[in-house]
Amino acid sequence: MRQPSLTSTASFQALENHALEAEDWEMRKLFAADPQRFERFSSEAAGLFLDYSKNRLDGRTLELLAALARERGVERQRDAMFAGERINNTENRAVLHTALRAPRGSTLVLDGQDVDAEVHAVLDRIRSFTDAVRGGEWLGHTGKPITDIVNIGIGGSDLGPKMVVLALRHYAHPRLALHFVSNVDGHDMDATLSQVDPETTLFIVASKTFTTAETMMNAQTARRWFLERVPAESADAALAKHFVAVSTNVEAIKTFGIDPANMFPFWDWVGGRYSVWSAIGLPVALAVGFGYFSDFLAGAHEMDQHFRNAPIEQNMPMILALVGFWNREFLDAHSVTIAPYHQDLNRFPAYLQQLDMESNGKSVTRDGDPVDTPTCPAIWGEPGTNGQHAYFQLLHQGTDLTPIDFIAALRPAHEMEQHHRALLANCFAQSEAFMKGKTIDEVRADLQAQGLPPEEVERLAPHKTFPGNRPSNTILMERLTPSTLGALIALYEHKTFVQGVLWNLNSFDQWGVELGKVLAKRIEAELAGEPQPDLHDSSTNGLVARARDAF
Ligand code: G6Q
Repeated sequence: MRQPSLTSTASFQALENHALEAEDWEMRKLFAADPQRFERFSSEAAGLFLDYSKNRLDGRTLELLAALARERGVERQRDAMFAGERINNTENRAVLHTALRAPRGSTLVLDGQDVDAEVHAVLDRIRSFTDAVRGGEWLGHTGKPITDIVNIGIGGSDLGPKMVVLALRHYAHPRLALHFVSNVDGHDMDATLSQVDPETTLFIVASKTFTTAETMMNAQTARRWFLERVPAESADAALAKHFVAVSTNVEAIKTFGIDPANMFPFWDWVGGRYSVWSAIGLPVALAVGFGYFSDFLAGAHEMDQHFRNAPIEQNMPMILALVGFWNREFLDAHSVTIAPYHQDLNRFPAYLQQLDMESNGKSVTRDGDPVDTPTCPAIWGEPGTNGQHAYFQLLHQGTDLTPIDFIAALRPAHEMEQHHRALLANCFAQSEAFMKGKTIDEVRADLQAQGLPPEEVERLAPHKTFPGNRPSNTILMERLTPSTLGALIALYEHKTFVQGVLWNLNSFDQWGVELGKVLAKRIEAELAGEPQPDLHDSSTNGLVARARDAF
């Protein structure tokens, strides 16, 4: 059924009216007026705590947002996703990353395929393979245990495992070093190959399609590098000990020369950016072991259960989505900053960039109509406290309003208590500063108290004033563990899904990445062979001509 445009719905119009009233709201006053604000606007699920009280909203705002979610059919769409309906309507696919983390015994059947049995059969293989590598029973071709693992993949076949391996480094096997090569830029492969030994390195070629240009080129290069270093007569046996694949495309991996026995499959109903829970998570399972990998899946599953069962008003992913939607649509927030106050979540903003922007960075609806409101904001960020010494200036005093998600663990994985106290103090202080700001009168009073002459007070006061009233969420967990990390990622996956439903987007395709790929192939041929100036504009021709001199 065709969805009505967003702005034509009664609940969106009610929100527009409400937004006019809310225009002048100041969070300082909202907090002063309601001593229970923190309790009222916070939520807890799957080991995560969300404080969303530092947003410019009240109980009525949430009621109206929840009404919009109902009118847009969020609950119905959520249930359709979990049930395996083909909600990815431009690729005619089900969207079942949630089935990858469901415990054994669920009963989903998709086109005659017993999803649970297939998922757990692959998990069993992952368990025995990772146990063998970690336990030192899986040996390289000269009989030595594996010390280095190189994951070759890009986009969804890289960002998830790379982010998670880093985040869970405290759980990692001490003998195994994980490397990730994604970029077609040879500097990436070069930097990794220069660190590893062909006798003790395991390569994982991770590609859902096994056709992605960057990954295929990197995989071929790694294979050549490896074969140049083993005796020709034992090449096949050596390859079988050092190359495994993760893919849905068994024919292509055979053609590449990987034994299907060394292939870990997944399925077309797992989108690339939602695939870390599948065999694409193999580097994670190798690093932390199958037990912790299972905890990671279980944490995500706990969030899935909460998302499926909690009413909208108490549903953490729904709340996060609705608050973000409010900020985007009615406070004109063009971007959102992700600020993990945890160094091990260094790659989390990059991971969310793909999750959110590739899912909802769209301007036509599922029905092919142009959207009538802004959609996905830009997502960016760096760990705190580093960001504070760089771009937080703009967040505090710039002309754009940029909501922030602060993420922190209450307990560290180290024993440097002093560091952790400083870290959390900074995290909480920043959210307080964004909310409260500092009025010009407060600034004047400070400067006067410092004994500055009146003209100096007036000269400096505007520069030292903070407008405040800038929204933020804070997500806390007891510790960053496999389970809380799983829940955190699932939280954002579902947030992204809900926003996609509100905007009526297909969050599971990514046609926008195609055009550049096609043009790159053409230009690559011109760099190697004859230029074709008729195909391009003068800028592209000029750039191609300059680069041709380099080959
Ligand atoms: C993710 C995208 C994209 C994809 C990469 C790698 O949702 O589809 O980032 O993951 O292009 O694709 P392959 O795994 O097929 O190599």
